[in-house]
Amino acid sequence: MDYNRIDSISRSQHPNKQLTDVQYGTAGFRAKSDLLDHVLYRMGILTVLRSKQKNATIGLMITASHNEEPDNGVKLVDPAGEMLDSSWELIATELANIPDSELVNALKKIIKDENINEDSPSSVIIGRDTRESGWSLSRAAIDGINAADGIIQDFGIITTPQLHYLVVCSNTNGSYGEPTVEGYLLKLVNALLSIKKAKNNDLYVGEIYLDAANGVGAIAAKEFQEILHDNLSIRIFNDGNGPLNHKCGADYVKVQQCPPINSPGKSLTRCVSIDGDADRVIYYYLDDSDKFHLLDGDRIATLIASYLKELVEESELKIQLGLVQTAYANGASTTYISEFLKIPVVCTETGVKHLHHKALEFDVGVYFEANGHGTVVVKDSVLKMIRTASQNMNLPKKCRTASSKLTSLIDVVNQTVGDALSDMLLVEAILYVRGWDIVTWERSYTDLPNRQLKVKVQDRNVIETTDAARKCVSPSGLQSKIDELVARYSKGRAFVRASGTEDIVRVYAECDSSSEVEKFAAEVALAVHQLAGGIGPEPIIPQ
Ligand code: 16G
Ligand code: MG
Repeated sequence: MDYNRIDSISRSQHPNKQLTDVQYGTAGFRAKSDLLDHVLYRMGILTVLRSKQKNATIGLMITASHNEEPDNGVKLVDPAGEMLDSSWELIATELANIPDSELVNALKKIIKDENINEDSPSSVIIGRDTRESGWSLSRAAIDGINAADGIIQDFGIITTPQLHYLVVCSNTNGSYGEPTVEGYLLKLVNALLSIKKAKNNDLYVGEIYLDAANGVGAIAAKEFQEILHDNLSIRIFNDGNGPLNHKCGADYVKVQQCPPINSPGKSLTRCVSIDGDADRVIYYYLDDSDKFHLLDGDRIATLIASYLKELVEESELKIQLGLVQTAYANGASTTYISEFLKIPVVCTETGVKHLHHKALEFDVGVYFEANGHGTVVVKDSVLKMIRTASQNMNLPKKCRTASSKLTSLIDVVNQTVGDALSDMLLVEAILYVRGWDIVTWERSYTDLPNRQLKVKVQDRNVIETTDAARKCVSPSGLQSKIDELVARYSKGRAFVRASGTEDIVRVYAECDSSSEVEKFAAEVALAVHQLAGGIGPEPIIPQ
């Protein structure tokens, strides 16, 4: 590599003004966009090194997901579509923060420590969401990749899940799908159409209203609509004409528990909200008395898992199905999964990488965060077994048909990462085959009332947790105080954790009384404020 070139471009075009340190968090770097130029240049170089090390294509996505427009961020995607390995998160953080004068030595050290052969080829796929700052940040990343002599494929404005899909396709010689945006759209739509032969079926009506958070999902949804024709009518609102993620999008709707701006007023209409980079999805509707009903990630997970279970049983194949959630999963959903569906369910820490890895331990693993981030992953050997069974004429027709339905269903899934639009098509497929409307879907169980709050503290790292964030081990005394509060509420459950994306502590509380849950959450937040160094006159901020 030409270190002089790397150094001179760094100093002249992408200097580290050292305004503030940044950290590779749960989903990459996220900060005000004007702090990120040097970070993108350096991440461009780092993706080239990672690509050389892995001898595979690496992805670089520029997005700040559900944050508002002035923020931006970057995350790197490893060869199998997973989030960057955690050991490299530390390398990325260090590289992003060092002064310009140390950049070359830091790169040489990474090459040595990580046993990277500088002469290996490298290839990087980059994409960005619709944020205005995305264009210049992508230029900075491209400068970095070019300076390190990497090969770039720039897909411009795409969703985060599309980028993951493209990385996986490139690394699997097209066996997962064609490595183009069109290949992505056609793969999902063709699979959906093989399941869904008509627009309506019993209570199911093939029309949805989509809140696209004024983000990149609006573009992808329009592309889907063009090839879906009238098999599914997607009525898109918040389609890019308003401010990104402002009073709209999956995160807003989930946390505020209310419809987004511009939502259709019609009752019993099936509505969908996705986030700014289209990797989260939730459903909602208003009933006859205009009461808001949320069907979140837990609800989507249970719908998918219950239908998969039905097909697995009909196919008579030996397949181990499992479901992965986080502590944010509503207690009622966990009870429903373990006691009614009788599917093994495990809890992991928050963040896609944790859920994804755990789900890979099952033959077919469904993972979802309550916030709508999730997908289904299937072991290659299991997928092969299902495909073979679907064509095995020695098997009873019922088993063959079930295997063939499983194959189509799995093809609707973007297995590489949670994908709002793929998940939405999957939900639509299942509602269609079941002949359900949204009210029938919601009937499976009743959510426990819940509330999330955030608390500002001097140093959020004083909060340490264990047991997938369900128990707080530091500061001392906080967990026993939480236990004491929990004991006062019927079906009470609460936990606290330091956010990985904001400088705050998050509080979650649920119990079986909607009139008491606010008070319960406020008491837990107050305990955090008192025992974990709360700051500010107003200890508790609604999430
Ligand atoms: C990131 C995570 C998301 C998680 C959220 C938690 C990815 C791709 N995204 O958005 O899964 O739910 O962070 O945020 O991993 P928090 O740590 O601020 O609560
Ligand atoms: Mg997102």
